[in-house]
Amino acid sequence: MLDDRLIVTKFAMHGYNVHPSAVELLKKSVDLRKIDSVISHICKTVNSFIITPEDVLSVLERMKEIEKKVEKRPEKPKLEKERRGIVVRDITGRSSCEGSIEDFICYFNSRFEKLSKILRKRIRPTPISMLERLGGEQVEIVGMVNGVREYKDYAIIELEDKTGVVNVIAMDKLRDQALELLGDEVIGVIGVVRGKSVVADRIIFPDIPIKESKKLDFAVVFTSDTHFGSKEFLEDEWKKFVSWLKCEVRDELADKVRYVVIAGDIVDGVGVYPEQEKDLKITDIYEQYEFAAEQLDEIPKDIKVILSVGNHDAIRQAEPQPALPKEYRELFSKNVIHVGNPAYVDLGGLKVLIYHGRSLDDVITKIPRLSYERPHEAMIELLKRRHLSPRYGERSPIAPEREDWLVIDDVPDVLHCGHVHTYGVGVYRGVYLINSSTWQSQTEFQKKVNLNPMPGIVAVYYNGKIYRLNFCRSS
Ligand code: D5M
Ligand code: FE
Ligand code: ZN
Repeated sequence: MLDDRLIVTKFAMHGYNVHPSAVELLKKSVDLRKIDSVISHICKTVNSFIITPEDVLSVLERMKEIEKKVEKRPEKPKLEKERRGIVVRDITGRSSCEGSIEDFICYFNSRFEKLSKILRKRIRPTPISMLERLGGEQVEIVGMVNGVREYKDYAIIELEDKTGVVNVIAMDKLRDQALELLGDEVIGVIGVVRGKSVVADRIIFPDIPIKESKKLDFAVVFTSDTHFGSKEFLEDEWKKFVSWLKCEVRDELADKVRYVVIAGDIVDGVGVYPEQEKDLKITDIYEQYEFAAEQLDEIPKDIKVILSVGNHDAIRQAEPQPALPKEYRELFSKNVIHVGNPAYVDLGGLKVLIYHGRSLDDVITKIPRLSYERPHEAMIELLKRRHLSPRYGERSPIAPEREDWLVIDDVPDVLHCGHVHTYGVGVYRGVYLINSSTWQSQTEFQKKVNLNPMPGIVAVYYNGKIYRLNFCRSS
């Protein structure tokens, strides 16, 4: 339930007083999640400085009319039309998840099936329940990692398939590999059966085949984490970037740009972390998207902007995330194409897998040789495991959809992430790995957790090469 003081304060922040009966009316008729949006609409439409119940009623009626109109329009066909020209594969409009036990079982079955199918191209697994009868023999197994226990000279991987569970003993170099397992990934093991365990000779990841690099005669710009609405949003640097896209600076590369891909955290959001209000320039989520839409509207209309979502956006937090809801999508120009997280898009022949990158926190924290300064190296771990969020339920929540949308079943030409606010580019087996920085300088919160962003850097893919442009450098 909303409290009076909160409502009065919210109006005061817009510079308005509010009549007590208007407060009562708001409390009765507005959902807490919508209050900021309603208040900002009221403040935009009134002429006096005291908000009356009549003002509230007229805005509520207007909003109801809009909602009705929007509801009448069929959702999926319109979205499909907007996305025409770019083949998109994502969860938008296809979520089936209710969070029941059956959903969890289906989800893990799907993960196991998809990943073991990739592994079965290279190894012929024996079901775990049959291992005990094969003492002394070399076997191949495929299973999901339940956990890893560390000992002085070896590690034990607990591996599970649909028939049972087995302890795999990993020694020497294999011990190091075992200790880098995140848990819940599906791997193959070749080893010898010793009693109830298997002593490993090799650990095999699903991994990716080698890809040939594509040479295309247009350029794609990769960026992320704009955080529109944050006090730390780097407006001047962003404007420099847009001016470059408009070819206002002499640069042949800018002329070649046909797509700009943004990998989520479009706005800073509200209530994402404790005391975020202090870091916000725009405190209303709807207004944050209005501002985002205004900024993106400056990009020339012959460039298509592919807009994904992240953990700061106004959509469910659990991955896979659908594209933004209609009420926000409608704010953006027609050249903006809304996709979920993750999303496969085909940009004139260049297959790009966009993933915001929340699981990178888990990967970097777990594997000591990785760091936030070199995020592309952490992205290799995702490709090796053929999964965008290998560990279930760490810092990156996953919705148990019937199908595991986070499996990398199609190998892309480019894997594009953001989230960690640093810049890093690499190539792994022919696939370009791009982590494309942010447009937000260090916040107080990030200072406290010792996060040092590298803002204002974009990656441009052109003719099989990646160019790095830094718009934060004073020139
Ligand atoms: O995330 C930006 C970066 O900040 C990302 O690497 C995670 C990190 N981050 C976010 N929240 C926390 C907490 N609570 N502790 C440590 N590190 C954190 P963004 O999604 O833009 O907030
Ligand atoms: Fe971010
Ligand atoms: Zn993020």
